[in-house]
Amino acid sequence: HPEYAYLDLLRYILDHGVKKEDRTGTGTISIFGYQMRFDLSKGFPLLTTKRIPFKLVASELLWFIKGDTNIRYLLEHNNHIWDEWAFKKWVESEEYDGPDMTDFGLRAAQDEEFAKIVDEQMKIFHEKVLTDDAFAEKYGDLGPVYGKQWRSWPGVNGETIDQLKNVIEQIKRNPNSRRLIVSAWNPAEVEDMALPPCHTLFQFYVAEGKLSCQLYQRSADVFLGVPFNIASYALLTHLIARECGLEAGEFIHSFGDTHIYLNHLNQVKEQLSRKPRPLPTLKINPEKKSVFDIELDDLSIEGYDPHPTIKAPVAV
Ligand code: UFP
Repeated sequence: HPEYAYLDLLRYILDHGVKKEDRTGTGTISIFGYQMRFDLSKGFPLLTTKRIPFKLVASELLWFIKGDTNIRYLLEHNNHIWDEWAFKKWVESEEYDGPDMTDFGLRAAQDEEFAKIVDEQMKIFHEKVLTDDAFAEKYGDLGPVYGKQWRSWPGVNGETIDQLKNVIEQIKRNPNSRRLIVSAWNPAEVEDMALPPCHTLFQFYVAEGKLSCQLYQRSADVFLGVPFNIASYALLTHLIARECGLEAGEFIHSFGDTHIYLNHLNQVKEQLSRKPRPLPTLKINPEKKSVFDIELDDLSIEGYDPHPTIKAPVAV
């Protein structure tokens, strides 16, 4: 079953990971360098040993593809995966005058009362981003993150480079190219990003009528982040393959610092006790050919019958 590529990684880190402190203060067990492969013809790699919300994966990817960097679009689609990063900017700003939010992620994970206070402030934050344009522009924007680098990387002469459009054009015109690369890691702008890109760079490869994609992920929260990242790049590969008249080949996931947070260990053990179920299949509205025309309602997943969700705190 293709899902063992992921489950084996969890087990490998439990067996071989070393204790490592990290930026968030949570603590991890970590390994450096690892690779997983998913044959996309064997089903869509949405994990079945816990439920992964496909619509959140899809709306985040469409947000990247639009070149958007403001969480307003995500909030409009009930997607909250980037909330903490924007929220952090607001509560650390001069304008914020609510209860003290220092280390809110860590403290909320340990203290239920405080978690409620964070929730209240988060609701206020959502409302402001959704209804107040000036506020949204200032605090909803995450800086020059993925969407900006993929679609409008700032060039040296003031022009912008549309890496995603260019790479799709090259796949069509010059499929044997070994330069089919999109980079989100822009050293000149990393400082201004709410979170420096975790999925740093990806490359496409065309052979025997199939499009494969390899991602280099510099830092990976294997329990919470990676299941999303796998599904997101599998979806991107399918979308681009379709536009280019190719079949989807493999998704290859390469990693740098590959870690399990110490407050995810029980959840990982629970997940490893479960048996994978058949993978679902991806459905794309056949009327939409271009990656850039796809909307959320054009995407769905069929035959998905996962084990239940496993909750775990996000390290911010
Ligand atoms: N992380 C992921 N995947 C993502 C994402 C974040 O695994 O798509 F946005 C995790 C990796 C790490 C943390 O645990 O978020 C980022 O922290 P740092 O910048 O210190 O690596």
